[in-house]
Amino acid sequence: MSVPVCADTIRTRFSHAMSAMYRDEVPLYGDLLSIVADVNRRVLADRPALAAELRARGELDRLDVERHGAIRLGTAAELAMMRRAFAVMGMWPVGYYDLSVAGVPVHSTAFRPVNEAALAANPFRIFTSLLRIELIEDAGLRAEAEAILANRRIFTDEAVCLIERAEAQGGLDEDDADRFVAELLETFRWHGDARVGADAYARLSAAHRLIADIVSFRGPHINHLTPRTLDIDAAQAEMQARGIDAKAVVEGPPPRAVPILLRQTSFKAIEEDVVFPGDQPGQHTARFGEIEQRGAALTPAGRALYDRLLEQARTGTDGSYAERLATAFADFPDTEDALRDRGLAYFRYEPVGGVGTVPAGDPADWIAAGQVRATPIVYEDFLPVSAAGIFQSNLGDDEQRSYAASAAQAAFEAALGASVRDPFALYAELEAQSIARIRDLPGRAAA
Ligand code: OOG
Ligand code: NI
Repeated sequence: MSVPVCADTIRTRFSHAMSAMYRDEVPLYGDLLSIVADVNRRVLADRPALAAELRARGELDRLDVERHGAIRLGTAAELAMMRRAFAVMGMWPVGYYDLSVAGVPVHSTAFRPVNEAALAANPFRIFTSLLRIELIEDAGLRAEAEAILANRRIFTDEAVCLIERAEAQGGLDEDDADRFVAELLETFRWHGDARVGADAYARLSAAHRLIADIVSFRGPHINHLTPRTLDIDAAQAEMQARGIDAKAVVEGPPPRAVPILLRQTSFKAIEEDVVFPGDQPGQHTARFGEIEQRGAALTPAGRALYDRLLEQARTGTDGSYAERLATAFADFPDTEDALRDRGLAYFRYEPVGGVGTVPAGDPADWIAAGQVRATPIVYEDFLPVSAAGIFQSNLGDDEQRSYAASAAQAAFEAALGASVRDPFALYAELEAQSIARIRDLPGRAAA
């Protein structure tokens, strides 16, 4: 092999290619990109302190390219090959999400970069779901879905060959990297010609619309691609002003001085023409647009508090949901100092004014002495309640199923052929590395 291309570079090429393809396929996604770019420009112009802060954290550069997408797979073999494909681009499975609790017959992980340099280069993530075929109650229909999926090939031969080559050689050279991106893109492309007859589609749809979406087509078409905004309330208002059919509520925490985790909203799925065998025309709705605002990654204690307050707002009955959310979250500290002192969020520690002598003691002492500053670490993952809300808003209001809650992480990992990484451990490691870098400063030995 001539010089291998860095995995971060392949990921960036792939995310650009996906974005261009999705813009062609779903033009409303292009409108979202322009709304988000306008809002971000305005926020940065109005809040120079925030702009400086983001620049210092190296977050400004990644903002314009930052996207996440989502796909839904049908079989264990598809998931295992997808893991190998993402590995070529430096994307690893992080976290386990059980969506059955929310009446959606899938479980999921997020493929994303994990180390600091890779995240800074391009944090592209794909939320990847696997159908839980055992949740199809009707045995006849379940067998039919299994048979349909059994002979589907979602990867081109060339893509599989390049994945194997990357594994064998430990990377791909320029030409192969470009061919890999082009070949893998085929897996994510929309195919309007269904593999099943209109009657089978109707039966699958009646079991769950998501099942029809996963089983009926040639591949796991990308179903949305999400840019990151610095002000989701402004972006949501702009979506409504432009007459885009946006979801009623923003998922996640309420607006705050220090953003935490993830806030998301979406526009409803579009109706697309499909063709069933025998040239029979039909319609399918699955693909949509979404925007998100990201904030601080929370520690297990912070996450437990978040989950409790969100539950309080969701189950309460007084006032509107937005009012209940605001009331409940009054109990969630909203300054960086309080979040750090109470151990609710993860922070990155950096010496102030370049490399110098840092006092002895622990990080709290360093900050008190004004020689180190701490900034929140960005949340790179997803939220199950929010994901469920996004899934549901795109299934239509009549689609409310219930499945016995049954997390099945071991079965998911067996299908994946690997275990998923623990998101909390990854954030804790980023924080610990930043502390270790300060402890290792040359001046410290004398301190
Ligand atoms: C995935 C929905 C989850 C998010 O941002 O929470 C998701 C799907 O609809 O396939 O993308
Ligand atoms: Ni999403």
